[in-house]
This record gives sequence, structure tokens and C-alpha cells, in this order.
Amino acid sequence: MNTAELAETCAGAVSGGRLGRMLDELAQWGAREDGGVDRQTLTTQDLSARRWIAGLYATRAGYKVAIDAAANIFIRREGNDPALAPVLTGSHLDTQPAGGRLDGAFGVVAGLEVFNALDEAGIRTQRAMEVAAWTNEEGCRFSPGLMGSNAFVDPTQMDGLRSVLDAQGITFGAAVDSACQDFAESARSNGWHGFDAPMKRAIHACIEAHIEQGPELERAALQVGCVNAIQGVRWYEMTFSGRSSHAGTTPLAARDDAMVKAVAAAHAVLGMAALEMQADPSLRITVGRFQALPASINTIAREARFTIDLRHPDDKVLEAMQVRLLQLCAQASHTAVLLCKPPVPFDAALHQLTQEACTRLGLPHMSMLSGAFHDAMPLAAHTPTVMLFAPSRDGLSHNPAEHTPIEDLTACTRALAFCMTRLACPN
Ligand code: HGY
Ligand code: MN
Ligand code: MN
Repeated sequence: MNTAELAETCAGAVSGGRLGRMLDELAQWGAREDGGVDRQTLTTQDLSARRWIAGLYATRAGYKVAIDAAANIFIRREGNDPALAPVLTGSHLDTQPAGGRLDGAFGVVAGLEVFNALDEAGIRTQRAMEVAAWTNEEGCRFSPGLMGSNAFVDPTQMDGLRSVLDAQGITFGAAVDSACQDFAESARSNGWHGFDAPMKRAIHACIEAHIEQGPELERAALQVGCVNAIQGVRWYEMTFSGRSSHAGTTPLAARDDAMVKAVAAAHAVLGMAALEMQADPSLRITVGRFQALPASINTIAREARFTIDLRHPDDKVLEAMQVRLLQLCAQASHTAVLLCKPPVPFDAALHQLTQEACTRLGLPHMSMLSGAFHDAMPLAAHTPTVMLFAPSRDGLSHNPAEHTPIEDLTACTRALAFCMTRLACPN
């Protein structure tokens, strides 16, 4: 068989039943009563999910597992020529606090289903393939997001990232060390086959499968998104200061109320955002978190802070918006830029391959931009990278009701299987 025929054979062996069962099993870790998932990075729920998914393949012939200094996990399916750089797929296992069961999880499980399909079809590839489970993509517990994939591409970031604290005062470094120890203990007690996975190592190409998390594919009644770029993203935290004093005794003239300053600034930001998003449908401005200290009902706030999530496909617009946001928050005692990522174009040849895959497999598809960021964003600076999307029902994500019909998840996985096989069997 030529490589295209091998690729079609692998795509044909993808099983929606197996895919659905793995997604169901994975959703048990951090399962919420409302059907969603709370599996924040490096929590006990995340460690259980990591142990389970690595353990599925770690003792199978032809497979090896590894963890790196950012606790990124890699599941490797050996190829005929170990000297060749691997083809990489995967996504993240961590979720939002009230997340869905597909954001991230689908990309990891889809990669593993490609492995299952190759095994079933008896295909040995030239290049090894690896599925990555990147650490802390979401950035909820430790901010910002994309810590694991960023550190893989630029290990010099690790020292700074290790000192980031979560709300309980635990450092990212301590959480990473516990995860690496947990992995090592599981590997020892279960006889896992391991390999050495240094950061920044050579990768032949990277393809990440993910749910769209927006409404475009469903609106167009299409099954697969061939993603050509990710829009730029900037995160800010605006902090306002005041002086704590008694709510019942302090007259207006004596008040220095941080809440008054923060609410006024947030209100101005949201008012500007509404007008600007009306004028420019590509613009996204969100105030997602608002906190006050000491957060006591009968004490005037000494501090109040809120976050802003700013997104747009054009970096010049992001730059101009940043100036306006800082102006509106001029009363802030501290402004922090937590994340600043310019728009990232994906590899044109890989994007072409994703479209070829969908055409050959008869999958209705379209080329599109990603509104959400993904681990593919940093990877694109390290190796030719592209993404494949499956539709999201009602465009909903970061919500327990997140859902995609299994036939659409299967279609996207078939396209992934085709592309990965083509890349891993070059001749
Ligand atoms: O925020 C994002 O774009 C990603 O879903 N974490
Ligand atoms: Mn995601
Ligand atoms: Mn997400």
C-alpha cells in the first residue's frame, strides 16, 4: 500500500465506540454532579487521570511512556526507525473548575484512538508517534495557561513558572514534583516501559485535535475544522487599593473603598467592550474573575482586583485595546499582564494535508481560525503545527453542558489518523 492508502486504512479502523468509551472513563476523574468535570491541573483528580491513561499503554508491546520536567506526559508508539523525530499529537487533561468532558480530553483520547486503529490495522509506521498530555493548559489553578507546552518549547521558562502560587499557596514547582514522583512510583510498581523525553527535543510535526468551543462548525453544518491560525490573547489582572474599616461606623468622607474604584473601572471596561465588540465582531473582551479582600460583609474592602481576557486575530488591535484598558484602569494600584500571545499562523503544508484528509475521507469541512488558545500555540514555534476541530453543540464550552455528537468526534479522529499516518509513513 502507498502512504495515502495506509492513511485511509488507519482512518477506517478508527472506532467511535472505543473513542466514546475512553472519553466516558476519563470523565470519571473530577466528575461533577451536573455532568461536567472539575479536574484542575496536578490535583489528585488530574493525577488519577494521568495514571490511568499512561497505564493503558505503558506495558503494551511497542509502547513507552515518559514524563518531563514540567510533568508533561508522553505516550509513544515506536516506529521502524527510532532515529527519526516523532509525529506528535495530544492536548491537555486539565479542565476548568466547571468544565466539560471534551475540552482537552478529546485531543488526548483521539490520539490514543489513532494508536488503537494502527494496532488493529497492523500498521507499523516509519516514524514513532507520540500523544502528549500537556500540563496546565487552562491556567485556572496556576496562571497563566499553557505552562507545560510553553516550557517544553522554552525550558528556560521553568524556573519562573515553578514559583507561581495557587490560591492555597502551593507552588507550581511543588505540584510538578509531586506529579513526577507519582508517575515514577506508578512506573516502578507496574513495570511501565519508559523512555527519556527531554524538553525541546526534535519533533517532526504536531497535529492537535480539539473541540471548536465556538459556534462556527455547527452553524455551517460541517464535521471538521481545518485550523489555519490561532488568534492573539492577552490576560490582565487589575488591582485597586483602599483601606479596610468598619462598614457600620465609617462615614462616606472617611472611606477609601477599593470596591468602589474596582467596580467603576470594571463597569467602564465592560461598557467600552460592549461598544467595541458591537463594532468589531472579531473582538473578545471578558471580565472573568472579581475578588475583594478581606471579602467580609461588614468591612470596607482594602483591595479589589479583576481579570480581563482580551482576544483578536490582529496584534495591532490588541495593542490599541491594551492602551484603552490601561487608561480605563488608571486608578489601579497595580496592573499585571499575565499572558501576552500574538496571533499564531499554522504550517501551510500541514493545513493543506488536513484539507486533503477530509476530502479523501469525504468529511464535510472548512478552513477556520481558532478563537481559543491551545497547546498547539507554543508548539508552532518549535515544529510545523496544525489543528483539527470537531463541532461544539450550541458553540458551548467551559461549561458542564459541553457536548459533541460521537459521530463528529469520530470524523475528526479519522482526519487526525489520516494525517498522522501520512506524516509517519513518508514513503
Ligand atoms: O482560554 C482558552 O482559550 C483555552 O480554552 N484555555
Ligand atoms: Mn482546551
Ligand atoms: Mn479550555
